[in-house]
Amino acid sequence: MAKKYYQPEIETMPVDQIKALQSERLVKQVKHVWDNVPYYRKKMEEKGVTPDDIKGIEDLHKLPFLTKDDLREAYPYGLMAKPVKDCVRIQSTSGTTGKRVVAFYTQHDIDLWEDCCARALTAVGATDEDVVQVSYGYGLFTGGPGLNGGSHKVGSLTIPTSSGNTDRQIQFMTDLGSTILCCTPSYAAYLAESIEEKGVKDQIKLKAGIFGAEAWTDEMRHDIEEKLGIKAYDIYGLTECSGPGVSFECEEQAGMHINEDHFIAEIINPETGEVLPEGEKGELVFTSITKEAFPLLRYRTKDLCILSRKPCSCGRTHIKMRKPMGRSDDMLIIRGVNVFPSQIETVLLNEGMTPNYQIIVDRVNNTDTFDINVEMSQEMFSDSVSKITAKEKQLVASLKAMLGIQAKVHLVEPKSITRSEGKAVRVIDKRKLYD
Ligand code: DLL
Repeated sequence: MAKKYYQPEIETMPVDQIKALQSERLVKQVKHVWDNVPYYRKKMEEKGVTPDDIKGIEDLHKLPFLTKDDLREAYPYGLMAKPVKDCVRIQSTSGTTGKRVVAFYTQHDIDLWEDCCARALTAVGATDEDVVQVSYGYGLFTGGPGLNGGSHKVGSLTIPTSSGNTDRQIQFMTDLGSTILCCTPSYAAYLAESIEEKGVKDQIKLKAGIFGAEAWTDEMRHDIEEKLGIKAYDIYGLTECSGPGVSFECEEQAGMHINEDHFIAEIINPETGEVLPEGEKGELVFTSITKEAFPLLRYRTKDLCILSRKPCSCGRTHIKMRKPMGRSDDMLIIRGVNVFPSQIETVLLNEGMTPNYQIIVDRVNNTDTFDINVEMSQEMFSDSVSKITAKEKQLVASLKAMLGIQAKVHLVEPKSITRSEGKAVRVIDKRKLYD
């Protein structure tokens, strides 16, 4: 019989027991950080808090927040809570500006991280009979190593293709009969397109995909599901909290269960820092309660999100987070209007366009310009000029209805927007160059 890596004693634990477990682990973690991380101890002292003040999760709000600025200031070793001799690995962010974030792991940290990824794979149906193709980047990025370790724990045959080399990806997929694909949603869309072009869809045995590391809409999910003939699931995580597997979707495909035995989630008002009740939208904050080498207390992710503890039909009791609805820092303000790239993606896909688009914002004569390049399908490309112009007009109108401002839409040739093998570059904001 197929073996699963389901941990029902933890994943379906009654909510009061989860909270009791979190309280117990939080108290221990705060002491560990106080004793071993002078940087955070100083922050606690400045706020007048000591470990004695933290008796359970009800006291969490007393602790100071940590931000990316703290990580930069404490770079490289300032937030490490274990000596180098106890650590076995680092991973790092894909960020291109400022100092990179470097996260440290003991062997135990890696073990727990891989557990989280194994749970995520199990939730999309993986067993030891599956063939899991990991097309996330390997190396400093957490995507490849995390899902690779999770797949080993499940006992699946793991194909560590890493990202890129699309022809080789498809060859492995068809020759070895991959059943589960792990990569960014934009790379999944690109692979789907290439598979269609090669005419090898009937040789693909994929049944599910586990796609995350960047924002994607439900419209994009349906597009990928249809093109690849699979179920597409979301997975979330960040380097600062181990990597992928902080939360993952189950068969309901409606929100991601947070691994609450390892992470406590809060939603706060990004302006005031006030903790918001369940169901309200705000910035997601995580406290890692089991990490030894790089434990972050009340880390502000900048991801905007909503939490919900509504019972889930899969039986898991861990709280769910909605798909992040953008980042508090990624939101574009164009001519004074807040614009999220996900809103644009929703409109484009609802209008039957490809998921290949790029948003270009600039400032000319003190006015913001707002252009969206969208690739046409091969079919549309052979349409008459007047038909294409009409489609552009229609897109402008639909975008205006959604966003409240006018964008210039340019339908561009198929394949003219550079494809991404990792996280897609959706926005080019040239205004930043002048600030
Ligand atoms: O992206 C870890 C990861 C790898 C997650 C593979 C899922 C799959 P970072 O490079 O540190 O880590 O980027 C973390 O990416 O704060 C979010 O803004 C964004 N992000 C991650 N997953 C999702 C998702 C990895 N499913 C940052 N939906 C996070 C939307 C996501 N945004």
